[in-house]
Amino acid sequence: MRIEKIELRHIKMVLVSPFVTSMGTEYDEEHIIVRVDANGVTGWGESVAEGTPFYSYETVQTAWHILQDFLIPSVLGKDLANVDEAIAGYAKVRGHMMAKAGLEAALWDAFAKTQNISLSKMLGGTREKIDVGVSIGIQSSVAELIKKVEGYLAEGYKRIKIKISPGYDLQFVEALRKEFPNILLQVDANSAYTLDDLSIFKRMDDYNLLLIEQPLGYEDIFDHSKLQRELKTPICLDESIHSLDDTRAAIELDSCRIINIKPGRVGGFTESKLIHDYCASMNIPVWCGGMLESGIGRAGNVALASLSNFTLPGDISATKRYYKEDIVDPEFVVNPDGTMDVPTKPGIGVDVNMKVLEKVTVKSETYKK
Ligand code: OSB
Ligand code: MG
Repeated sequence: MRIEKIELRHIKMVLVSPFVTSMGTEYDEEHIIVRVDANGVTGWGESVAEGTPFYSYETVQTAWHILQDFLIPSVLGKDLANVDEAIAGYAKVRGHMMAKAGLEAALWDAFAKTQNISLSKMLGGTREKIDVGVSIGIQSSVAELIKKVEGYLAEGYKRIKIKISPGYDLQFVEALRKEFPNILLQVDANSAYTLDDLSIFKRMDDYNLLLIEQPLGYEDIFDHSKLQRELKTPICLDESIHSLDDTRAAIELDSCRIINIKPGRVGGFTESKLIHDYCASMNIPVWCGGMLESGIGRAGNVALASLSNFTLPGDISATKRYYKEDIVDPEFVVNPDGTMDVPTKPGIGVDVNMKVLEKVTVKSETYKK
């Protein structure tokens, strides 16, 4: 497949409601859409680096720089046999996983379309429907949170995740458990705590949580092993895992018993599959995390979550939970039974709505050889 042309678009999409986490409040989401034209097909990918370096050191600006100056030149004009060849071409670029994942996703889509198969099939997916959950930001009151949860449960979501932060934790968990004794419930701290907060997590152990996501440092693996040994509830790492090697360290040190795989955070679907396969061999369940993606990134997440060891519901929610309109057609919906259909058409399996894409594009650039 000859890579003829690549286009980057900096997009900005307004969220239907502000998303509050221990990292701050997001009102809109900025990402980069990568378009690859090759052999008469168009591949689409999304880099999930955000406008701010609060979740990750990467930002839209750093990802743009790495894509434009290093990753795109390594593939443009080349005749590639497969995605692995592209990855080998930019392997010497250290870090910048989100920049890499955006380009890699567009290449996967283009290769799948060339072979006329769905991305799910090309990745080795085994499911036609995936179980989905929802990630709820910190609410101003317990009553507000209960109302939100009720609404999402009524829509079918199989699992509720709430964001927590010091001072906004146990009272919310306790109230939710009282109101909904049997739901699958988990919390995400986005690294807001330290080992000094052990007593808080010891108390969380009483609420039958599915998991506690990334309680400690965003690059830590060692302290999490100390916390995990004090708890019954599984710890799940998100921010700390950037590769298969990080995953192996975390599992072998018993720093966590579940892994959140976000393709953007680990450099793409190829590394995600390696992590998935390793976790399967170690009996470690995985689930697909989210970065408030547009439909392009979401389509990739849905395809990835169709692999067999994604046994827990992912942070993959309906378009309308995030945005008033999506840049893909059809938009993503949740079935009443809390599942989402895995697209079966070639590649990401949804069409890009150019009209909406134009509307949300802040800046674009085309690279041609
Ligand atoms: O920690 O999982 C996270 C969104 C942005 C950055 C980090 C996280 C999140 C979410 C939202 O929790 C997940 C989603 O896309 O629904
Ligand atoms: Mg998280």
